[in-house]
Amino acid sequence: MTKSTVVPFHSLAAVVLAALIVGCAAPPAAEHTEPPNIIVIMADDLGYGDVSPYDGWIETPNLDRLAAAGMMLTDFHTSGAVCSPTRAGLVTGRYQHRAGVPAVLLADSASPLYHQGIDSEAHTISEAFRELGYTTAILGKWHLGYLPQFNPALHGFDEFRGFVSGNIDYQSHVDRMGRPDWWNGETLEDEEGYLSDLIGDHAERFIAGHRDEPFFLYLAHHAPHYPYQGPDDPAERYAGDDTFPGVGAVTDRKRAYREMVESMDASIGRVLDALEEQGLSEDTLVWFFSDNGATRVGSNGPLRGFKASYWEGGHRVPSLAAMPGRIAAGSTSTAITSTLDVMPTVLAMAGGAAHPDLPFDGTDIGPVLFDGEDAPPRRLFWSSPAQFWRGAAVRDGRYKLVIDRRTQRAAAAEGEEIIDPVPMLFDLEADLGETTDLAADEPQLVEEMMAALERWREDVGAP
Ligand SMILES: [Ca+2]
Repeated sequence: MTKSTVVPFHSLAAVVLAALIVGCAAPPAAEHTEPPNIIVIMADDLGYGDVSPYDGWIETPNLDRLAAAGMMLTDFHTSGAVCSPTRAGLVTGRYQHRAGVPAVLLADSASPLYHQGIDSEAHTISEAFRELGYTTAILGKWHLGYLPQFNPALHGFDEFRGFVSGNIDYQSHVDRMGRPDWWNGETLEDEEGYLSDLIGDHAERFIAGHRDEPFFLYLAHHAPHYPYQGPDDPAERYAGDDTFPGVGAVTDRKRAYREMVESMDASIGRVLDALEEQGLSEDTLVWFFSDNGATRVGSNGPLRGFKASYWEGGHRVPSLAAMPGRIAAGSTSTAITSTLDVMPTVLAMAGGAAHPDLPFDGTDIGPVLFDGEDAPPRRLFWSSPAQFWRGAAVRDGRYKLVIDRRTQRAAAAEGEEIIDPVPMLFDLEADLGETTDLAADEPQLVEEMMAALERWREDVGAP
């Protein structure tokens, strides 16, 4: 669904009128006369099998609390399979290819991908909320451009406490090139603290400081992305030094990973507590999800593949949304949903819509969250430049088409001559683990999905 006009937030008179109408028609508990606060919480590289609401291997009592208070989405997908692309799609509601970020941005200035970043013409979620009178903040990871012009303070965020690169030391906040990377707006300004705790500190302060005005808060956690460092592990990276191991020196990575997820969960608990203390729980949507699937250190549960692939393990992620009184407590939805839907949905809640020249690729899934309806039928697409994993995928109802160039390269190495991409087809309702290729049985469906992929590639400029 796309809307073609920008709808400014209600005038005060309209809010008062709406309050009177709601006050007459509905019981007091249903009154929501204030514009809702929005808190989007994104984990980094967290997998479908990592956290307890999804029967994962790590106990996450605060995510359990979120699931009990709201809705668990079981078929929720990231628009990319790595960090930057998903983030570009999230903050624009459009496929990331349209925002100039089809691939992961790299910290090494020798790479062209160091110099790229979010398109200056993009209409970001923070800009949209600011136009509606909201206060906006990002706490944590940006990863949509290293150069000064890409700083989130210049893309709609009133407040930015966090880092611009793909990964930093959880203790020293130094990036993988040995540069300090902790910012207060456009100024480098380091603070003491373990990363997840720092994000929690700032979130508590922000919520308390803005309790009387509508806010949009984007909490972009780093956990459990490497370097693998738990709260009690020492700093490994120091400014000016780039000789440290990229993924970290800790040998028991599983232990560190678990502690990282636990620290993020505790930090999220502080956010939920702060909302309760400020009396804002019922006025605030809290929406949690990951930016792509887990690496081999984590778990994608029953799903095939890992981060950076277009198997389900690369892009189907945990997603929990809670808003007491609006989203049914303890509910589950199997609707096919996407990170691209976040901006259309939360903006519609605030009375906003897409920029007229930049229609959303995502959909307002308010009917899924608030009314338990199914999502409208549509196709989801994945494709990225040859960076880690060559290939593409299309989701259409129960079926998924996957093109895996790596499988083809392996076949080529065995002497098979393969030129064109070979599509595989899976029935996710019967085969969530993508084990049985049905392409030979369903040539018509494969042809239709390949044609749709081709049209989409041309539309968004994907490789
Ligand atoms: Ca990531």
